[in-house]
Amino acid sequence: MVDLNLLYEAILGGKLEQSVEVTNQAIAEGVEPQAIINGYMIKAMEEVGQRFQRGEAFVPNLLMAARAMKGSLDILKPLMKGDASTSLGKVVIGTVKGDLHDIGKNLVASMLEGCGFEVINLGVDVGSEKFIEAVKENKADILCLSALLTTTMNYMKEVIDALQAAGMRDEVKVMVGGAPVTNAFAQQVGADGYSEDASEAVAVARKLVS
Ligand code: B1M
Repeated sequence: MVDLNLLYEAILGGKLEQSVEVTNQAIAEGVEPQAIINGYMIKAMEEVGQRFQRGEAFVPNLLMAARAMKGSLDILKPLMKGDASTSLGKVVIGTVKGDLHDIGKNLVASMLEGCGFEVINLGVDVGSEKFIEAVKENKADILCLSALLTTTMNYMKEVIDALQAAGMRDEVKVMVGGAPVTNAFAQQVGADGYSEDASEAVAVARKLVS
């Protein structure tokens, strides 16, 4: 039987091949993708982040861990896909300007897609103009903003203000999230929704379009 602690260790140690191998083994044995992600992969990223904070890991360690995490997520993503014919609405998602973190944002995008939303993923370091253009072009129902840095989360307000200035604030719901973002912060910047993680993001998105 697969030992998923090896996956935790592989991501923590930035070992892509081991990460992919254990993930494939887990899938073959019928382990649920969500259990693999929440139980081992996210925990490994949290640990590498804490080590970084304590000065026991450095940027290259973060990059290698992220690469191993991505390798496994790429395998799990197709298994999280739902029925594309039942679109619940259109979502534009991106990580805000100045911020290059995309693992959590991509997880949210995959979960939303898997649960029936049509997702337009703009990537990282996205400025307000690009967000607004994509919302307009795609007639999006929800705009999802992700930030992982305390410095970049403030840019969420700029995007919401820019939507307002463009006369589009009533046309699209805004959901915000990312490690430093809180419900109080979401309210403060005038967002319509906040979620702590990818599964809750789906529940919040459903509510926003109902
Ligand atoms: Co960076 N980094 N990083 N990093 N990094 C953090 C965020 C940090 C907390 C590490 C630490 O010090 N403990 C710290 C931020 C401190 C702060 O602002 N308070 C930090 C720092 C300081 C930095 C740099 C400044 C380091 C440097 O260069 N000196 C630099 C900044 C670069 C930039 O963005 N301009 C930097 C760079 C990087 C890498 C590029 C090396 C790499 C990112 C690779 C990539 O994403 N492609 C990286 C990584 C990997 C991390 C940690 C270790 C892991 C992030 C991650 O992927 N987590 C992180 C420490 C940590 O988070 N514990 C850290 C796993 C992921 C699944 O979780 O992204 O939180 P998360 O997403 C969750 C929820 O937050 C939520 O759902 C997701 C799934 O459940 N969520 C949403 C996310 N978006 C959402 C949107 C929603 C709803 C929910 O609705 C719209």
